[in-house]
Amino acid sequence: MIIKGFELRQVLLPLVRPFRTSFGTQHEREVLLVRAITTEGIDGWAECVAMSEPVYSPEYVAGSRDVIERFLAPTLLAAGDVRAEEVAGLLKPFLGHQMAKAALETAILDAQLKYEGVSFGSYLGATKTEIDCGVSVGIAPNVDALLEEVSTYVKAGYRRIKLKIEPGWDLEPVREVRDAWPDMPLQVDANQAYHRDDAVHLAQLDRFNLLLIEQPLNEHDVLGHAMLARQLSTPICLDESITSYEAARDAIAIEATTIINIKPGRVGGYLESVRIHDLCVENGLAVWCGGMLETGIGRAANVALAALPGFTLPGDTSASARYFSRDITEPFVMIDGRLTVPTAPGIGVEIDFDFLESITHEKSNCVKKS
Ligand code: OSB
Ligand code: MG
Repeated sequence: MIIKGFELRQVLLPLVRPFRTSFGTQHEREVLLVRAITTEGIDGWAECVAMSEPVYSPEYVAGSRDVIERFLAPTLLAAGDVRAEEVAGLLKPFLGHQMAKAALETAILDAQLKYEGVSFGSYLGATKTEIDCGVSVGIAPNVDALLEEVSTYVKAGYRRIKLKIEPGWDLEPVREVRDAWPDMPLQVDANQAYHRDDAVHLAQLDRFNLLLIEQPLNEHDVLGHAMLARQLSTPICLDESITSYEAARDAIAIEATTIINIKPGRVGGYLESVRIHDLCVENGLAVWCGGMLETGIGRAANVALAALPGFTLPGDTSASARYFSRDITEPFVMIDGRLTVPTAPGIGVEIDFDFLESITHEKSNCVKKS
């Protein structure tokens, strides 16, 4: 597949409600979209999951765009004939920037699979036609507002609730939600907000029968998670720390994590995600598909990934309506707590170009230097 160029777009979509975590409050989702333009006349699309600011990971929208324009796109364009399977190897000399790399690999994969008439799900090894959905609930202004928000999700049919926590917003909200829904699969996500010496405090969560606690400590404190795991009965699940297959392998080896949240952007793409999935299955760990408040473009590929057999826990793969009043693809609609895996070639969803154009605030092209 010859890549003629990449079109980069920054779009801005308002969120249906503010999303507050320990790293800040999002009112809207600024997204970098990548379009791979090929000589075969087929375009591939992908979403870079970096956020506007480097607060969840070191990557951020303007930085991802810069590294793509300056280093990554020129390297792929110079390579001529590129298959998605070769992208990671070609980009390996450039360190980090997994989200930017993932977006390029995914855009090329989308074009390639569209050309070959194969869906993402079939290509990745999906065994399910629909996936169970969970929902990630932000830090609320107070417990009443939280219960109100959770109840709308429970009524909508979500099969698992995840509560964002931080020091000062943990035991009480978790207790209240657990009391209101004693049988609901429930988990928490701290986004690195605690320290090693919070173990005794965090152990108080053990009584709430949680599926897991996600990333309580700093991204780089993998050993701290292993130490914490010995002091809690609630399983520890790493998110931010798992930036590659190697990071997953080592965290599993030292028992810092017994469940992994796989986010393709964070690990450099869907191919690396499948490798981590396979590693977890070999080691008997459950995985689930995380989310980054994706539009339909990123969501489509995530839903396909979540249909692999090792994804035995509901993911943060929620319906489009949980995020946006209008999506840039046909919306993902949840039926009976599940989303249907797209089966059309590539990511398998259509882009609403008029709407996309109306929300694009920056657009540029990377073309081959002759
Ligand atoms: O830590 O999982 C996280 C959103 C943005 C950045 C990080 C995280 C999240 C979520 C929401 O929890 C997941 C989603 O619904 O897309
Ligand atoms: Mg998380």
